[in-house]
Amino acid sequence: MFNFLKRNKPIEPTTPDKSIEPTTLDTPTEKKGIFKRLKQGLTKTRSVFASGIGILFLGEKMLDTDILELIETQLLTADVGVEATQQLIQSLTQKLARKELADPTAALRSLQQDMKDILRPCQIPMTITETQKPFVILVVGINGSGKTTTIGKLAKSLQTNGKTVILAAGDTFRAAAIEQLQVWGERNQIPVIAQQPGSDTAAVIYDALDSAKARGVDVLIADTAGRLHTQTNLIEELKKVKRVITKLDPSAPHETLLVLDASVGQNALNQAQQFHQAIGLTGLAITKLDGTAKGGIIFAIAKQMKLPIRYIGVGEGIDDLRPFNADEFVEALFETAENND
Ligand SMILES: Nc1nc2c(ncn2[C@@H]2O[C@H](COP(=O)(O)OP(=O)(O)OP(=O)(O)O)[C@@H](O)[C@H]2O)c(=O)[nH]1
Ligand SMILES: [Mg+2]
Repeated sequence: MFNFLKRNKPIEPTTPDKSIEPTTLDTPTEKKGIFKRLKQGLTKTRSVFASGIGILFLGEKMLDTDILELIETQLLTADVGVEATQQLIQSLTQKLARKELADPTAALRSLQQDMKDILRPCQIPMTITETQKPFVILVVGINGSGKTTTIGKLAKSLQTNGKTVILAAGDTFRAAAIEQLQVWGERNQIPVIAQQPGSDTAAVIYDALDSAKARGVDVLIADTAGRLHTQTNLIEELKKVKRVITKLDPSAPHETLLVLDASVGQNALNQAQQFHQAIGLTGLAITKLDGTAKGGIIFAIAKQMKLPIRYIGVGEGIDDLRPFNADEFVEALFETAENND
């Protein structure tokens, strides 16, 4: 029917047994545990915020120009970006001039509030609706940003919450990538639709959508090969994927999720801007926040992109992909070591 979909023989998907794992963590103790984990994950960035910035507010004396400059430098060092930093410093300066802040502690609280205000508009969780079935998530990003790992964590968490999931091995570029997804799918009883290495990515994802529709599956997550935002031919391939799947579902994909590695700092912002311009994104997942002191990049991304930040990755474990929460994130950044429990 679509002659551009050059088909290779599909590899039989693994058939899951229907066992569903226990539901997610929700008790207060577990929530506390999750927050502790978030803090631990953010240790390196936290050292910049809690120690580098928080410490500047500890004195009795009200903030002066010298301290404001130090705060500014620390924010820039943490990759908060020029625009977000300016906004934060300006707000502090104005409140100080208007004598609205009684002491350094109030000033720190005000800064934290302003930081939350930058992030809050981006705290829009991904909502999987019953009317869009399957809900199609197309995952894109540069090589090694954490796409496949994020897909694994996300699929598992959806499955845990009672959703049925199918994965499409759309990274047909590397044989190992297909295998990586298949092995993971088998281990977690999640079917993976794959074809031979070198097959057309759009064809694989098209077949996966066809299969997901036939099986009445809730969510289809499509992996893709890593590509730079500057690789025009590969970006064209993603556009083709988007075009092709609309033949089966005009509203798909329902989410085009860019996975960004936070440890590349400002470059993550460039990637987000260019991917968004080229293919239109609906959400971001920011990974590897645990390995970097550049976690402040999330403020630059929030300020400039205004795109929903769906998830943050703070480690390699299955529970280390967290739905993004602005207040929790800022609170974790400023928690001091003594408050670790
Ligand atoms: N520390 C840490 N490592 C992560 C995180 N997310 C992914 N990784 C690691 O990053 C590496 C690359 O992850 P992949 O998921 O294979 O990345 P990818 O984007 O699929 O890479 P390509 O398929 O080559 O484009 C792996 O070693 C992951 O374990 C995270 O949040 N924290
Ligand atoms: Mg991959």
